Amino acid sequence: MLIGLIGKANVGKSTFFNAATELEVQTANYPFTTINSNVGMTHTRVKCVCKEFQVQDNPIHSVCIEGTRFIPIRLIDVPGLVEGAHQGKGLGNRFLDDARQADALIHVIDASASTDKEGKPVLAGTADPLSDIKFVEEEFDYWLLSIVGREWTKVLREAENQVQKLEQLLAKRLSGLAIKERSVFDVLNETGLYHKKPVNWTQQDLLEFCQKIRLRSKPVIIAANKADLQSANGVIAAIKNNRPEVIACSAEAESLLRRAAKRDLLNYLPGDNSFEIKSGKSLSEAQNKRP
Ligand SMILES: Nc1nc2c(ncn2[C@@H]2O[C@H](COP(=O)(O)OP(=O)(O)OP(=O)(O)O)[C@@H](O)[C@H]2O)c(=O)[nH]1
Ligand SMILES: [Mg+2]
Repeated sequence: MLIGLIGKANVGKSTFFNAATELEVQTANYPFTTINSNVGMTHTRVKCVCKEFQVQDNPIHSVCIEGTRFIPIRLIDVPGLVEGAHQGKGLGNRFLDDARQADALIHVIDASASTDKEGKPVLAGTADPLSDIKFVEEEFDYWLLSIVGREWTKVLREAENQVQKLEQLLAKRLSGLAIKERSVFDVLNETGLYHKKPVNWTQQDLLEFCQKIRLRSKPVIIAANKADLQSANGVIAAIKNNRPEVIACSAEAESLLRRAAKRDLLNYLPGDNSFEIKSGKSLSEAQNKRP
C-alpha cells in the first residue's frame, strides 16, 4: 500500500512524513523546502487478533505491540503545490508523477490559517484553508488532465477505428496511475460521456472526467495540520460541515511524542489519543510544556 502526502506548499507535509516515518527530511517555514519527493515506511494500526485466537506474532509482515498491530505502509512526501501549478507556478505539478501509484492520498492542510496561497507565513487565522482545499484538488485534476489529454488526437483516431472500447483506450492511459478499466467505465456512465463521441468532448468534459476519476480511484482524507494552534479550532469545525473526512492533527506534536517515547520518558504508542509521563521520570521545564 502506498499513500501520497499532497498539499499546498508549507503546510507541514514533510513534518507529517518525518513524524510518521521517523526519518529526518528537511522542513522549514517557507514554501518549497521539499524539491524532490521522499519515500519512507510508516504503519497503520488495527486491533490484533493474537489474544482472541491465541496466536503468535509474525514479525515479518507486521508488528504487534500490546494487542495493537502495526501494518507497514509506504508513504511518499511530494513538493508543495500552489494555485496555478498546472501553468508552471511554483514548482509546477509534474512532480505528482512521483505519487502516481498511490492507492490513497492524505491531503495535508494548514488548519491554523497561517500560510497564504503561495505558502508564505502570514498572521495565524488570516489565510483561507477552505479555498486551499479547492485549489489543491483542482491542481490534481489538471495534472490528471495532462495525462488523459496528452496527444488526444491519437485517442480520437483509435476511437474511430473501434478496435478497442473507449474505456479500454482511456484505462490504457491511466494504467500507470493504478486506475482500473472498471473505474473508467463507471465514470463514463456516471458523466453521460459513454454515449458522447470523444471527437465531441469539450475541454470541460475532459476535466469533469478527471475530477470523477480522481474521486473514485484516489480516496482522500484531509489532515488538518497545525491543530495545536488556537486559530485551527474554528477552521476545522467549518471544514467538517462539508468534508466530514477531515481529521485534526499536529505533526509537530506527534514528532515530539514519538521522540519522548523513544527516550523512555512517556508511555505513548503512535496514534494513541493520549500519553502518560512514566513514573519516576523527571522532565525539564521545556519538556513539561505539553503539546
Ligand atoms: N505549529 C505547528 N507547526 C507545524 C506543524 N507541522 C509543521 N509545522 C511547521 O510548518 C512549517 C512547514 O513545515 P514543512 O513540513 O516543511 O512543510 P511542507 O508542507 O513540507 O513544505 P514544502 O515542502 O515547502 O511544501 C515548519 O516551520 C514546521 O515546523 C504542526 O503540527 N504545528
Ligand atoms: Mg516539504
